[in-house]
Amino acid sequence: MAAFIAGCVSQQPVEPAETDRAVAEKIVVKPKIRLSKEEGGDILHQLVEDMVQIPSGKFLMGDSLGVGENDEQPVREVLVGAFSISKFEVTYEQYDLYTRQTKQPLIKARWGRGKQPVVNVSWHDAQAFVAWVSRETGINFRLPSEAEWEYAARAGSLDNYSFGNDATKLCEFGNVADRSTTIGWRNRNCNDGHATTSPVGSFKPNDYGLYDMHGNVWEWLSDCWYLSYRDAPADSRPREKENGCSIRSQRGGSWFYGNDEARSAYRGSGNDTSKSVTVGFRIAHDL
Ligand SMILES: [Ca+2]
Ligand SMILES: [Ca+2]
Repeated sequence: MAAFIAGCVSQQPVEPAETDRAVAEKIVVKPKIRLSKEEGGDILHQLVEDMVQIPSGKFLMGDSLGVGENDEQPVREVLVGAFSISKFEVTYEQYDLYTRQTKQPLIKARWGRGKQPVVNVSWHDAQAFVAWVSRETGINFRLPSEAEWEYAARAGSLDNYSFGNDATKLCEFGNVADRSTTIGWRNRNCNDGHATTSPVGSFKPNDYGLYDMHGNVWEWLSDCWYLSYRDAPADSRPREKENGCSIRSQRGGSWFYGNDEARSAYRGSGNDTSKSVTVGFRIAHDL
């Protein structure tokens, strides 16, 4: 697949893998965590441990197959710099630590806390969380950009999903509206066993080792929402607007949406103050 051109995070030479996914030397990122284990420091250590390093490279962003929406066009080549992204969506366990430490009330959880992905968080809430995690770890966390997210979700694939185009396999890789729900637009091809959110990491990861990039909860991204990729930059920086914006990008679909919204190229958006039981986020940092 010529669309993915291997790059590297370090100065070491890199052998392109057979899938053309880049293989990079792991960079050691050491956190400075001041919270004790009892205070929840172990949760922060695990959060840092669960960051996955994504090597730099080029990819075709958008719907190369011509099966998607107008906002997934025009397809263009994007150069992505190396970055780290969390293996899992942010969980209630992590978000509850933040709210306790910052003396805020716990947010609602309809389907349990712990390893369930946090929902009912606005884009501003997600930004406040990354700012807090950055202070508590000494690592400059942020939300992923839309280009970074799609590059990470594809993990070398130009297909609808990281594993191909067969929607009957989607239930192995992600939690969408499926046969286990009564939602009208459900994926009738298979049963993923979860009618609402599922604990993070319940399904198979993609080839980068990332979980729930297809489905479970939508993920807030840093970019302002644009209706198309016309005039979009050829690098992976988040797209902003001169006068700011109130609509931000979301990706990945969710337990409430079908297999189409779970495609790697599918784009969603939301008002930055809106909260939903279908929307959470994951975090990233530069390398
Ligand atoms: Ca489901
Ligand atoms: Ca997700």
